[in-house]
Amino acid sequence: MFVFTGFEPFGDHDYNPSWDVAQAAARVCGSACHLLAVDFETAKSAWELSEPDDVLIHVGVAASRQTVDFERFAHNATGDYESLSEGVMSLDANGPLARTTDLALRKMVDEWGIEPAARESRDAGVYVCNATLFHSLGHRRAIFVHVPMVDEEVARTLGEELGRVVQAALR
Ligand code: PCA
Repeated sequence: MFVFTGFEPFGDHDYNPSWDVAQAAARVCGSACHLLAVDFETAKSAWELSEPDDVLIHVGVAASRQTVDFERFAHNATGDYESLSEGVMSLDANGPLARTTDLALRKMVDEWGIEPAARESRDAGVYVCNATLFHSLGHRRAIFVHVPMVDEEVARTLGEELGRVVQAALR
């Protein structure tokens, strides 16, 4: 089964479309959906919301992007936006440099049929979204999808497309 997650609003954003996207996708798939707080502790344990056989599908917003980005890698790196200039630290000192999603990302990107377009991304950033994927991949099959800062109506449309694409590619 699929387990979807979306995030609460954070920082300067009083709306986070990822939660509407995740809920709409979960509805299409008949799957569970959970709302995550945007902090590094939550990122560590989000995988516990799923069973060993589940595929976790995390959704987050990337306000600077215009495309729907299926993330290939999670880096073992972190830092908050303010301290980035002072360098980044690792999420897990004993962990690998990065973890990769071995699920059919390319299939999902090819299957995606609406605007904004989808692409495969190789940079999930160094914030909570990247950390969530990094930790989840240590325990579960997981993917992370970054969506642009769209409104509620578009978020629901993206979510329905995500649900359809996930079912088509991971069935
Ligand atoms: N986006 C942030 C964290 C939560 C979210 O929706 C990120 O890209 O790390």
